[in-house]
Amino acid sequence: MASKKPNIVIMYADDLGFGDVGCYGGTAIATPNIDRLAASGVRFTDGYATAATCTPSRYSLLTGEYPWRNSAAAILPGDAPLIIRRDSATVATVLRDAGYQTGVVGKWHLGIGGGNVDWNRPIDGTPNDVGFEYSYIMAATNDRVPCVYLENRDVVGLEAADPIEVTYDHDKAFPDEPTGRDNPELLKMRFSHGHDCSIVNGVSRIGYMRGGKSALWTDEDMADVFLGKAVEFVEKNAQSETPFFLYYAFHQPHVPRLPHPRFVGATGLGPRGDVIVEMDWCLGQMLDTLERLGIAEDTVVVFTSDNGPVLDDGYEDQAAELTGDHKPAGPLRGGKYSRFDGGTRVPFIVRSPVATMAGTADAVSSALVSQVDFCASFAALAGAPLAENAAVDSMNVIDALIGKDPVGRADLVTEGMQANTLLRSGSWAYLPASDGPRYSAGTGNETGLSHWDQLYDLSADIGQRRNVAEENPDRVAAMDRRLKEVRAAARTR
Ligand code: NG6
Ligand code: CA
Repeated sequence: MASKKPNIVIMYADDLGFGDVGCYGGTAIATPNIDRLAASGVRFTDGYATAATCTPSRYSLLTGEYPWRNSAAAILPGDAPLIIRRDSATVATVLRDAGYQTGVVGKWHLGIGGGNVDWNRPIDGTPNDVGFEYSYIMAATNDRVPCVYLENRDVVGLEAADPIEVTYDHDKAFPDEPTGRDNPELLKMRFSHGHDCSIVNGVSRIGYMRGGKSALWTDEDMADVFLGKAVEFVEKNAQSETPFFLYYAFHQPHVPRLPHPRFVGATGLGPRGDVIVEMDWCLGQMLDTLERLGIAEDTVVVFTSDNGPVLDDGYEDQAAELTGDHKPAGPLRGGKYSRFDGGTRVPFIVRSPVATMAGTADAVSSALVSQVDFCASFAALAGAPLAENAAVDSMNVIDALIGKDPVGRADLVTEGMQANTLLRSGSWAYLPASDGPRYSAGTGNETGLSHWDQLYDLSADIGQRRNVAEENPDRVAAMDRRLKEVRAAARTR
């Protein structure tokens, strides 16, 4: 086995907070599988997504480019075109070119097709066009139409006699189809804000769709469907001479939160807690699969989240009412949609055979690492060179990821909503003054926007309660220069 490159499995949660899981101090939700991964790997305390929402974070994770370099990298509707350039390097193209079998299963949310997709024909512009040899995905989010699975280029289970139509244009909504707005009596879970369009499986969504009845997903089965495909991919590639890369993107705990019945009531926190238990179980099944196939020792396993937590994200699922003392963001301020650390500092665990050999199992690292670094780091691990203009913001921090280097990056740019960026440098976070509301509409999460510059020393003030910008004008000026420099940097490595 010595000469074979390690397999790589990235498991990616959707809206999971820094404080939601046991190994990060949470006690309300049992996450034994995430905890066991951490116990045999390195758990990062300063691991970041690049953005406080999904699309931009996923964009960076795959391309190694900061999301604000691409103005399309914002929360996408379900009929948006693919936003990754086809000539762009991605973790998947780099590993594929290094001889890996590559696959993605789960949430995509990076656009599909070239605009105006015909969902009834093979689609050009899927994950298969940006490096994945196999894909089994939902196009956008579980609260957006179309509520169907796509395998490679096709909607799964579609019947020719019942084609799918999709629109996000309210003026083109299908007049005979029920909506959450007009037919609340058809809903099994009511919306609290937004989410009042087409009804699928008793849940109203964002956007309108009609037809494709045989292809519609059942939310409660989604975890098992994706897990089945992820396990199948691993089984298929386990004994091959070539290594594999699997990007397994969970749909939990994003809304609508509808666990399989066997997880209902798993926590006292209602659906949000229960779907986290469900996700943890899925992760455990994947770890067991690697063990069963005898390849756990040959596989790097990463677990992290695309952005921080949110309670009410648009459905009446009692997440806020039942949360009690549980703090989804742990000690951090803000959550999803926020420029504060709760938006982007997330659970971040890496288990690698190399690290285990180096004796770093059960290690905790405060190295500054970001998902934007996966591209360059895994390229290095696979011995694959990156082209000049590839993955321009990605740094090779593989030594930090395997627990050898305790420092990681010197600085890192992250963003809240609308590409409002900030700079983390050493233990300092600098959030330049910016217009905008203090709270995100509907969710009530703090945005971290302020008319004043903000500077926090995270080593003394992890909860970002004391703005020390005024006392540190030189540091503010230096960090402002550095942020502008990174933003202006030419797009080459
Ligand atoms: C917001 C949705 C929210 C969620 C989010 C995307 C409303 C009112 N809110 O616009 O429910 O879908 O988009 O989440 O529609 S993410 O994790 O995929 O970025
Ligand atoms: Ca998300």
